[in-house]
Amino acid sequence: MRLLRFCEPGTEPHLGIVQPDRPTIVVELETRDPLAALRGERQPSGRTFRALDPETLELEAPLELLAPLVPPETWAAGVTYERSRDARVDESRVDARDVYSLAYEADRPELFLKDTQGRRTVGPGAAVGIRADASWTVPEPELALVLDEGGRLLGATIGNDVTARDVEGANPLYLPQAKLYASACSLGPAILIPDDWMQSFEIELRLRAADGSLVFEASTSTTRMRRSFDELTEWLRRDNPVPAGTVLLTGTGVVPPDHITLVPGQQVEIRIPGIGTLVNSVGAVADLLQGEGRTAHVR
Ligand code: DO4
Ligand code: MG
Repeated sequence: MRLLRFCEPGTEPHLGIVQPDRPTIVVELETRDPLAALRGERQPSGRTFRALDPETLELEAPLELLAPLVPPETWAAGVTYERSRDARVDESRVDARDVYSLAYEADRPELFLKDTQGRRTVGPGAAVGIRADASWTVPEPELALVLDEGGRLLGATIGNDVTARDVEGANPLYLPQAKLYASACSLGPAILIPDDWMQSFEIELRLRAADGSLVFEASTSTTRMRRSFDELTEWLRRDNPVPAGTVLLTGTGVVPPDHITLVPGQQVEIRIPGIGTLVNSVGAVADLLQGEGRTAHVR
């Protein structure tokens, strides 16, 4: 079962669920609290809607799909895949290459705060951003876990941990600037409430040019992660209580080749079968902040 959030422009968000056997029928819920719905409060309101596509869950106008929740905190794990470790070592322009290999091998994972209150996070259909002082920006397609206050897994969604690789490559201490800026994170299109947390997740990335042609595609699987979900959530919560609804991005196993950088007008598609496809356009942060009301926030 998948949980999604939507609105008619200018109205308060509503919630809906989609069942696997009717993937285009959105059953609206009475509750408007994603945490309540994830915990089992899923009384139908009596209204249903049709999704135009079972993967993107795009809804008929004027309904607008939103990020499936506004996480009080969004954390991210890094170098959880060998591919990510190799890419960070290569991108380093200073003599600090070992930090990535050490973090990959160590018991303690790399964990960093990516956002709070969804201030830098956008939902499906909105643009993810390129910062003006970066020359090498990439999408990072990641499985995103939704946690309760006890660290229990409530659901899984798709996250894009957009990263300015040249900023981080210049010095690992610049990581917060490479990772946290307006529209540097995207979540959606829905939260899967899995029957079985032992399952693995396939993660596919497609980057398209403005004319729709394919620029890059690749895929990975959570079976290639060096760490388990429990291990990551246990480390996150060590002497660090996190509020219910916190999201943890679990790291990227897909890194585009070095000549690829995001440019305005491109489209990023991240598909995780069972969850759906998260589609975002790409824009310069300066333009996104000037657009009518399109500041970086969970729409
Ligand atoms: O150390 C850099 C962050 C790595 C990251 O975000 C990832 O592996 O997904
Ligand atoms: Mg990442």
